[in-house]
Amino acid sequence: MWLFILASIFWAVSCEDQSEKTLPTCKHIDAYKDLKGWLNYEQKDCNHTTVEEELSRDEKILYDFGLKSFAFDVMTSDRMGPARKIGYQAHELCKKQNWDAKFSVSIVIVHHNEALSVLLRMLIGLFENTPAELLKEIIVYDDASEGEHRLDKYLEEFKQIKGYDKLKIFRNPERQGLIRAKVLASREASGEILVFLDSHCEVAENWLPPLLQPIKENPKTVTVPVADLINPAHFEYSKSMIARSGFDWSLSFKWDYVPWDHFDVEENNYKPIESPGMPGGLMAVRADFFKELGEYDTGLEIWGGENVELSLKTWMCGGRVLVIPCSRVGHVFRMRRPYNSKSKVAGGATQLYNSVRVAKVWLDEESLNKFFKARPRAKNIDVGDLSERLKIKETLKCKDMAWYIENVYPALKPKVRDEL
Ligand SMILES: *[C@@H]1O[C@H](CO)[C@@H](O)[C@H](O)[C@H]1NC(C)=O
Ligand SMILES: [Mn+2]
Repeated sequence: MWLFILASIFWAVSCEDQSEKTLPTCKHIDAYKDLKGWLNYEQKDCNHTTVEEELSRDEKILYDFGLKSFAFDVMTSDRMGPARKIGYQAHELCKKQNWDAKFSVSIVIVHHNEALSVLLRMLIGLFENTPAELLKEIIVYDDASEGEHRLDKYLEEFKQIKGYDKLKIFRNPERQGLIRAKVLASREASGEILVFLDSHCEVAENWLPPLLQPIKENPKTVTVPVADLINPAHFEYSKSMIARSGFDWSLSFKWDYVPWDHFDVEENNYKPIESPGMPGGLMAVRADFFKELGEYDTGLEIWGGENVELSLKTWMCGGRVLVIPCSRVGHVFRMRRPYNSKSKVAGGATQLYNSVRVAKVWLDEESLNKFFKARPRAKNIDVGDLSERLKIKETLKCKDMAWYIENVYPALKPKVRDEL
């Protein structure tokens, strides 16, 4: 009896203890200064979220440097340590599907001024969550990172320490911009499948096989995982709503959320969803199909428009773009794009410049007029020679924009009111 009472008191006290105790802030190891120490750091029973008031002077400098350079909190990322378990994030029914596609896969990651701890945790997560028999290599391609953002030395040391033979490190000393750098990086790859990922992602369990399955069924398929949210301030992982990708007549990207009731039908929770577009940061494609389509247009500058280009030509030239609910990849949605475009075209408006190139190749006259109406500045922009790009369309006997609108993206059709 006494024992019981004693035990109850103990239990009550320890319970109260749990609910009131706030976890201590995790130790901060600066990966740039002590790479080995950071890699051996096991975060346990501590809170990785930065409390700004508690930062020492040096830590505050690093914190501000992070916000300014990366548009996320690098202190929190450092504190999170090298290996966090994202776990299984897809619907339970995804576990029952047959994922038997076998390909050799090259993962291609282009980075420019990326935070070290973010990129290393991503790589460790990839090696842990990608079946070794599918993984040919991970290509990490530095698009001319500057000054203290150069990571080649750290990456080489990281590769040695971890024994990651499949990690291939490249650096281009001249800034190419994300789009050309992706093309150059993909040309270094030797796998049958290219998987492009932004340099600030963390993959969930079983992220890869569901991306490969539809490509096995139809080689002219581009697959896109669901981009889950990694918060730029506290780095918590949360699931995002499943969305198709599209664009408007200014050729600006937009999400088209899939209504909840779509998932009331059981099989829709694991079935791929056709999408008119793609976000561009995360996707998988056969290397030979990507080459056949003319890769990305290397005349595109720095950032923007390449996702629209690839979406249009994939659909028009006999392929399809699918969103894969069973594949989950966390992506840090940064507070802003942290770098300047440094491009001379169109006064630095590279997204506009790129859109004109894409529009003049892939849109028909009627659609082109709508584009120019949406972006009047576009009319006077000289985008140079397009003959190589136009040739792709001809050689592959691609369908036209009217077909695409009718069959793939009817939401672009004029509403009756527009016609009046
Ligand atoms: C971690 O700390 C942050 C900031 O003080 C707080 O908002 C959050 O609730 C804490 N989380 C846990 C699990 O203690
Ligand atoms: Mn990104």
